[in-house]
Amino acid sequence: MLKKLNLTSLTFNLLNYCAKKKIKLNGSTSFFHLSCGMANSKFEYVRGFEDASDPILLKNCFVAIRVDGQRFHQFSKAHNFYKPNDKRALDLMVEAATSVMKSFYPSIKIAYGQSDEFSFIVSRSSDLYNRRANKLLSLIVSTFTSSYVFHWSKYLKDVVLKYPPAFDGRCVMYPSEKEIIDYLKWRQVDCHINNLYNTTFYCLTGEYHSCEVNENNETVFIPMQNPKPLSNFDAQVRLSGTVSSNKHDIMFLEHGVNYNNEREQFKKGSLLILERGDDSTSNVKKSSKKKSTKDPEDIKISCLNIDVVKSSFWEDNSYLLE
Ligand SMILES: Nc1nc2c(ncn2[C@@H]2O[C@H](COP(=O)(O)OP(=O)(O)OP(=O)(O)O)[C@@H](O)[C@H]2O)c(=O)[nH]1
Ligand SMILES: [Mg+2]
Repeated sequence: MLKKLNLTSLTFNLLNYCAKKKIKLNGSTSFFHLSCGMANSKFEYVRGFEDASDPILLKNCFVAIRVDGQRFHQFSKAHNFYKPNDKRALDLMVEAATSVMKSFYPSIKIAYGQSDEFSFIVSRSSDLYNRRANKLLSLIVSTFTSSYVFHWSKYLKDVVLKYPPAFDGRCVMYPSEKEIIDYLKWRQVDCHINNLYNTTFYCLTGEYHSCEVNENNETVFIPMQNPKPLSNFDAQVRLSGTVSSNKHDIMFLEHGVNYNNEREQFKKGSLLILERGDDSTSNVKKSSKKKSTKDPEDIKISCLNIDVVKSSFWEDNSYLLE
């Protein structure tokens, strides 16, 4: 209200000044006058609808915000991502997620990503943006997306970005530690199932590439030799009804690929955590509604490719859920 009054009196003063100095007002000043007039207009009542459409996330609940690449099946094809896993693209996802964690420090202490998705867990004690769901979700999705594009050339050096990628987002509340841990376990089990299937599938179709990081820290992809590649349809038929051990056998006995030697990053996904001591539980409370002003360079985040299904990880790192 104070702002509007000041603005209105500012307009009034400006108009008075112009009249005294005999300055002729042109179209743009008229617009200024009109837009200031609108602040107290009869139309302003519609603002009341905004609050009713802006849900507040329940206090003391964990919030999982998951971003997911839109039609990445097509996007990965258009940009020739290697199959089944393109380490460059996965590393870019990690970079974009790190930007989100730094930007929202210290409200997000843990995030998990695989394939074209990343989940961010907002601390139960965070009061960032008054826990407004629209604000949090839209900012996380846009920070992630812009960072993905911003860092593209760092990871996919020789690949021209042909069109802007998009990510969708959803926001889900979980009432206790059990549910939020189960949520992350669910995403990791999903990673394991999909990766085992995809790796076997692409061995059968002959599209599998192994991945190595050379002494210059460059990622190198080596195509497999498969003299009798199957069509997608035939590979699908071959895999239907198979269990985990059958897939291991197909890969190892028929194609010489030992799944156990695949990178942990591919098998387990990427877990980002604020380092112990940098999680600043007290900061979460102090920073409350506003983002922290800590220099992003000083925020320490670790990327781990470990098993979160085992309860020992959660016992050893309980600070992440405080
Ligand atoms: N080649 C390759 N493709 C990848 C990689 N990571 C993700 N993808 C692709 O991204 C897709 C992600 O799956 P979804 O999110 O279910 O499918 P989507 O096409 O993004 O569809 P929507 O999310 O519903 O828009 C995978 O099916 C792959 O096609 C990668 O490292 N290499
Ligand atoms: Mg997707």
